[in-house]
Amino acid sequence: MKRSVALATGIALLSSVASAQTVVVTPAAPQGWGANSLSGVGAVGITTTQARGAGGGAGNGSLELTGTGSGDRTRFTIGTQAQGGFGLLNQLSTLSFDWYRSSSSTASAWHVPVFRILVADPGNAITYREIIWEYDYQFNSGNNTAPTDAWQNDVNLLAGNWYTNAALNAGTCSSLYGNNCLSYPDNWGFSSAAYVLGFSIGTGSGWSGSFQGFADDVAIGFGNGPVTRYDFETAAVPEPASLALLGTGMMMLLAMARRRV
Ligand SMILES: [Ca+2]
Repeated sequence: MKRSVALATGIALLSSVASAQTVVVTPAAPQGWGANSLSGVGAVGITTTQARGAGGGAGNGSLELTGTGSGDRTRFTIGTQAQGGFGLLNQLSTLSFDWYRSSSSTASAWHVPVFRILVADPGNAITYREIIWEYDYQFNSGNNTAPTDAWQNDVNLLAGNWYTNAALNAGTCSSLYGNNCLSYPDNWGFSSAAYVLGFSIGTGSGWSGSFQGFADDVAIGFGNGPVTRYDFETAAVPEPASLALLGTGMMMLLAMARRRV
């Protein structure tokens, strides 16, 4: 192999490792995620209790969310207002996660991990708003039960109804929540300038009883760009395929270096 080809191939192999679209989030390397415990009656963290990997494969962790009383507002969040945001809200094209409710929970049967999109809308002079996905909001009844003790995989959050923490315009869908009901893909009533500040996973507000739930494998994509999957793990373990690519790329570059001496 010619030197230039070997060099290019080695660099390409290395960069293919670096551009892997699954981001492993660990307590030691949280990749921008962090806990926000707003009420003090809940807890959130990466544990091995319901360990799994991205796509439901082998892994060593997931995000565990627990609460013991009403008013739980414990969250795990990526992105802040100061960081400037992820992208335009109307470009959000992929949003899914995996969730799990433990049957040990005594909170109402429809309570499962809650997903929020944190939004700013310069076109409406709105500096901060939350678009909130709760399992119950996907239906038009307050008595839905949710599955327990089983992972719900790749749940598409861009289908069904959402709730906003303050009414924008006339509601665009029908739910228990009147004008606070929003639906995709009409940009949820925001202007075309609205952008995503961040995302959070948490427990809802106003719950009573105990709750134990889990979340993992958050997939986020804008437009036709790459989808990033966040895998919550207690520790990073390089995949064998990545290790092999990394080793091959490094060996090719080392071989080039030796030839130049
Ligand atoms: Ca995981």
